[in-house]
Amino acid sequence: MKQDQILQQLSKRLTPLGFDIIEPFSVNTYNNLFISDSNKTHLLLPTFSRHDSLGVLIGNTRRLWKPFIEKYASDPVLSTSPHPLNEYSVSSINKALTELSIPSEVRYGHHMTREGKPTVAMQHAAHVAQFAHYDNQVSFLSYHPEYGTWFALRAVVVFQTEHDLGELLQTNVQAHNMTDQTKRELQEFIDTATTWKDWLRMRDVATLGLLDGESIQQKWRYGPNQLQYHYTRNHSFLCHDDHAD
Ligand code: B12
Repeated sequence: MKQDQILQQLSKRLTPLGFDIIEPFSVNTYNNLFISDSNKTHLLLPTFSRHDSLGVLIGNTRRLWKPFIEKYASDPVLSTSPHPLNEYSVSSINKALTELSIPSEVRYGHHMTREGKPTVAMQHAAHVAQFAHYDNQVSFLSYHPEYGTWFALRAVVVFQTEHDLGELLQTNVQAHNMTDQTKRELQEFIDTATTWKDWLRMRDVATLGLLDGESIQQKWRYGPNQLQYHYTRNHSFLCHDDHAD
């Protein structure tokens, strides 16, 4: 199956479940970020003894919430899980991959090694995919031109197949223009944040500092229940948001 067909098939299965971010990237370009650092080997993606392979980044915006909550309410496995959203991501993505039946390996953003280290650097993958600029200097958040910081990165899949990215191998995703004032505010949050409300305020400040910040906030900021569940993991927020997409 060709890259376009793979992306189409994944999208057909995952977008209705709320995973509306499906982006291809070069596994070789990603691995090159970590290959010469012996402290980062846990982040390397499988190569299947190939020079390069097709990687696919899977994530979501606020559109995840409605289908997730519907499934949560009707599925006893999810509703008794300690981490229902992670469980939903794993079961949805694994099912889609089984149906595709192309040799692949998946890494989830929330899975850790036995030593408690992440098994994939999702923000670096998003940067290499030219999907979102990773600011690894000040805010440690990723920025998408349309969604701002309001998206989550769930998994990457490495397919045992060539990618078809042509010249798009270099990571030239546009850096956003952050004013010095926003940088100072964000740095202050990084230095002093203690509660989840501080982290949330920081994400608001980061998004509002973008060129179309106000309209991005209005359109893409998570609804109240989605927000509070993300930041507190408290199951009492696992219910519909009014007017959510
Ligand atoms: C570990 C982790 C954290 C740690 C970071 C501390 C640390 N130094 O490891 C903690 C628990 C503090 C954290 C907090 C949050 N995280 Co977090 N986190 C991750 C995770 C699992 C791995 C990050 C990583 O290690 N990358 C690999 C390394 C090699 O990348 P790196 O850039 O070189 O790592 C550097 C930074 O971590 C930096 N760093 C150093 N000190 C600090 C201190 C702080 C406070 C932060 C944030 C970073 C930071 O130093 C590292 C080494 O150079 C990713 C998911 C994933 N698998 O990628 C999510 C992820 C990065 N987190 C995410 C989010 C949303 C958050 C929060 C906003 C709250 C939340 N969980 O919802 C907060 C606040 C972060 C912020 N910038 O405002 C999102 C980012 C989405 C986006 N649009 O950018 C991700 C991708 C998860 C997801 N499901 O989407 N996180």
